[in-house]
Amino acid sequence: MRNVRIIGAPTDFGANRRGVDMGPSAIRYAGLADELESADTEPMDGGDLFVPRAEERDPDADAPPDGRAKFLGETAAVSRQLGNEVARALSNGETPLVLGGDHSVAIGSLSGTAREADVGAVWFDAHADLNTPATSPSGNIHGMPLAAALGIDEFADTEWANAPRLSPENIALVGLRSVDPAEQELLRERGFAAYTMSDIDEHGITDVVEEALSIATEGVDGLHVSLDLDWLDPNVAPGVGTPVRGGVTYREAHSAMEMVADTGVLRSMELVEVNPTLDQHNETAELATELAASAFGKRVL
Ligand code: HAR
Ligand code: MN
Ligand code: MN
Ligand code: MN
Repeated sequence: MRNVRIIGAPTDFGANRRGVDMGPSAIRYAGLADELESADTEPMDGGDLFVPRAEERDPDADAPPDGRAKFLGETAAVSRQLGNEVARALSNGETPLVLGGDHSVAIGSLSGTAREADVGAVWFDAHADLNTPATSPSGNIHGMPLAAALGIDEFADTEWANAPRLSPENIALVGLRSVDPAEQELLRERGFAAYTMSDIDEHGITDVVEEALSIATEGVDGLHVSLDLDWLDPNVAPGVGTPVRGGVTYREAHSAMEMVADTGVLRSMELVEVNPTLDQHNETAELATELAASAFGKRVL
């Protein structure tokens, strides 16, 4: 039986709207442990990382030389902590399930999961999260984690952000519908596997996810799944900070997560961007727990 190590990362340093820091509580309250048990896994909850309150901090205290990245120092501290927790869980034979927090937590998860193994990743998200401090339109680090993990441009010598054994050839982004100009350029130049909502319209969710998973798992030891809840349509996932219309449906999302389980090589996962202050009766947090169960192998029959 798979032991799933739940790690709460209640950070909102990377987002411009407060409230995602309550994500871990909301996801637990929605019944995460029961859902994971129903997927025949053994959930082990290690609680939350220590994360200072944004109100006590100056967002520009550690401003980068070029561009803007708010709360850079705080994000570095959370990422280091989380990277160590994820690596520790893996070395104990557990599967880390990180609960965000905004998507900047992916920096820590990726650095921890790609330390002792070659790892591929699928990024289920409306956004590409490939900005750098110089290209970011907002200065919000939740729009930058993939660039940070890959050491792109200004992130080249940011040692805390680096995911040493994550290879760019094994990254696939799925569900894109809000991509900034500099991100478009990067996606084209570097040839990442990227699937837009139009690709899903044209080829269907199963073909797209099958291709994304085969790219991400080709020749690596394990798969990291980054699930930003804004991947789904805001009609089914209203509790997110940066909703974008035209996302995947409830069934498409489950189908994709079931395909993740079928790979048999899921190594680590994160659920991010759940914002309970914008949610309706905790439904986005509930959805996150259900989708995690599907990814960990829950089946009806
Ligand atoms: N691309 C925009 C920026 O960088 C918006 C990022 C939106 N946030 C996320 N990421 N939830 O997936 O500011
Ligand atoms: Mn994201
Ligand atoms: Mn997003
Ligand atoms: Mn096509």
